[in-house]
Amino acid sequence: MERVYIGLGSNLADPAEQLRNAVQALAQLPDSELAGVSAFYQSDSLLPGQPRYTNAVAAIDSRLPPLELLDALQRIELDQGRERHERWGPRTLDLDILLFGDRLIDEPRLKVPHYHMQARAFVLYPLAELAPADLQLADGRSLQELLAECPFVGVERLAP
Ligand code: PH2
Ligand code: MG
Ligand code: MG
Repeated sequence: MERVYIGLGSNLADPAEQLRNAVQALAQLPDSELAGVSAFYQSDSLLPGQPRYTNAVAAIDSRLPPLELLDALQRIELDQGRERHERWGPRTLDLDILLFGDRLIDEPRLKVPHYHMQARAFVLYPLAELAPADLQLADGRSLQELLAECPFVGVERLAP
């Protein structure tokens, strides 16, 4: 089993409900066990002019190969009405593989660690609820270091 951290995001069609439904779907993944879910966080979209996002992080322990897990996550996105128009467009559900054990993955369809996660408060703070403080990212930097450089600004932690 490998520990996989998944970023959840939604900014359409009742985002908190989308995230709750996604957690249910993650709990049903084959060859995998749901190990934890963070609180939900709200923040403005990185692209202006879009509705605010609700984000969370889930941890699963999985035996699925990375690309099979990616297929399963994309199936869940589609099941919850995801339509892909422009890059970074508003979405009912976005499921991103943030970390997959300590693997570095560089495939056309999948880059792990997830790009830019090192500097995004809406990823790092929920991740910190689940991950050990000394978690190392691929470049050898610890989650603690990254949090120290990423102020908790513009992000609102929602009551569970
Ligand atoms: N995801 C994006 C673009 N902008 N902004 C926030 N606050 N949260 C997101 O998850 C997010 C975003 C593309 O994946
Ligand atoms: Mg994303
Ligand atoms: Mg995505």
